[in-house]
Amino acid sequence: MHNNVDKLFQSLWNNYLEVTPSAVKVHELLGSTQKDDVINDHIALRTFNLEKVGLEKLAAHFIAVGYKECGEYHFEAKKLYAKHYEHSDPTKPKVFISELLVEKCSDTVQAAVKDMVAKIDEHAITADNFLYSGTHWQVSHDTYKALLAESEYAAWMAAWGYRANHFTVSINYLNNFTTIDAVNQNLKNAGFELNTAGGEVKGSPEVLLEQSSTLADHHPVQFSDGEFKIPSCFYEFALRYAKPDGELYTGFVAASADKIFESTNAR
Ligand code: OOG
Ligand code: NI
Repeated sequence: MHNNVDKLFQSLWNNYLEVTPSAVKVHELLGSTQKDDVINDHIALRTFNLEKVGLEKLAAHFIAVGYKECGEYHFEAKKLYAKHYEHSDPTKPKVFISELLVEKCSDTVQAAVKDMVAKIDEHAITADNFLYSGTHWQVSHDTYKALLAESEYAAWMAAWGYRANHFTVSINYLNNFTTIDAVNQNLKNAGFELNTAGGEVKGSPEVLLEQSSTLADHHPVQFSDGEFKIPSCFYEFALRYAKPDGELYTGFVAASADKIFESTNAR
């Protein structure tokens, strides 16, 4: 495991850029006065709730660099559970980790997931690079499509594995934009497609968090029966509001998160 928080995020970022080239353009558009120093509100990772790789196994990598567990979230329809983690330095990204509740899935999905997880070397899970190690297995495009029919999340994991699923620009720290609508308009003017599930803006000042996101880039994946271009990773935008005590809200909003997950759906 890493012992330096910045090195961990730099590695996650480099790995994310490999399959999300549009992220460079997002920084150019929004962060022009900050050079490459866009402050990220949070990142998100995905996994399966099997003992070997459950979300706590991913979280251990962040706990090791000073993160603390802060909140939990349930997504019944999508069969997901999540927790979020914060660092004592508020400019370090928060971390949102979700896991698929495998036992709630069909026998087909359960079997495919168990096959994938069985291929992971135990030592790989605590190695420095686990959170940006991608897949430890190779599925066929048919298996990918079968997973997709039941759980877009399971299919995404089968194709992309362990990596940051998105980074999130903190609108609070931007110099050129103060509203999420202005950010969204700028992105659309530049040709980005936004995730419109539940509306372009998820949340409101009343729930202390507004969020939007691009639709994932499309990137080639080498399946066992050929190469196919499928949705990879996306960029999110978050504007936080102050609680009655004057401090910015630092949690997530389950109803909004439920729609953000859909940013990796095919267009
Ligand atoms: C995570 C979706 C939830 C948020 O900010 O609410 C989320 C995912 O797509 O893996 O990131
Ligand atoms: Ni997010």
